Amino acid sequence: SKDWNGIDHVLLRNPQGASARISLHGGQVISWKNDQGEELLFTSSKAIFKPPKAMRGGVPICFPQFGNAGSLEQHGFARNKLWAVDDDPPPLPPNDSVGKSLVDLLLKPSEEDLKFWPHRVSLAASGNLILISRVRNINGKPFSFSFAYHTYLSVSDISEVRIEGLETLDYLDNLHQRERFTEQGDALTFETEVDRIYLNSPNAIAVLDHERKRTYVIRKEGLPDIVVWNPWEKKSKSMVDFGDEEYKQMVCVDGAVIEKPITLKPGEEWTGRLEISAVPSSFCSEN
Ligand code: TA6
Repeated sequence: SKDWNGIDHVLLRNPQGASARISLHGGQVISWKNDQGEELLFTSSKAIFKPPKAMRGGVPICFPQFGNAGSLEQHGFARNKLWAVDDDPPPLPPNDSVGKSLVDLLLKPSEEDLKFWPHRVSLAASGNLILISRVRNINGKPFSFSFAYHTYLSVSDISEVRIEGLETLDYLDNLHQRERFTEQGDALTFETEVDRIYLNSPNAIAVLDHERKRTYVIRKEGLPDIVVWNPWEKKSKSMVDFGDEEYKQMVCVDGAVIEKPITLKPGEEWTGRLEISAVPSSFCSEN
């Protein structure tokens, strides 16, 4: 329907009252609410809903490139293209924990290539948000790409946020020409701009919002890297579609494959899967 900022989108709702809203522009999840109606994803109050720019927030899909490391526009073209709902989607991995509400978005093949990339957005009975993307190379030559679910999580106060599961990992620091460092901390906390790609990360990461007593658990498959980004004050002021103080209410924790791009031979395929849960917690746990 079109009743949301004038953009075409699909609203998913599960029997418990949780919901997810997906914009056909970019196939971007633009809202994910728990069964109490609380919004779990960050959207900037200055977001621009004007194609081809991606709306600032939700879960833009970075494909087939991440960042500006390549010949395409920043983060690739998938998030800037019009997608279509596919009533007869190609087979995707079975989604065990999904309730009835399920929509499959098919990236409309663009003129320069005939590959197609079915992308599934699901809202499980548990309220978990599940994203599954499949890329199959139906061309006659090898195809390499990077990929990230650029996930803007809503938090109450970034200085009260901890991320567990990244301890001791190597990371590439986007603030230092992607130079490689090793994480020393026992948990990642935030006092300044952070823009890192953590490598070979475990398949479960916990983001703790201490004030709200909420933990986001991110589980992933086919996505070895985790991008962590908070622009902090100075960078926020340089973005027209981002409020000066909004960095306090968000953190990007993206399941991604960046350091070692995927290369598919003709006929080969790759599947990436991300499942996010938002659990009340007075303790931290990633299992
Ligand atoms: O999260 C990593 C990053 O590449 C940051 O460097 C920042 O540019 C962010 O993505 C947002 O990119 P965008 O093109 O959506 O403004």
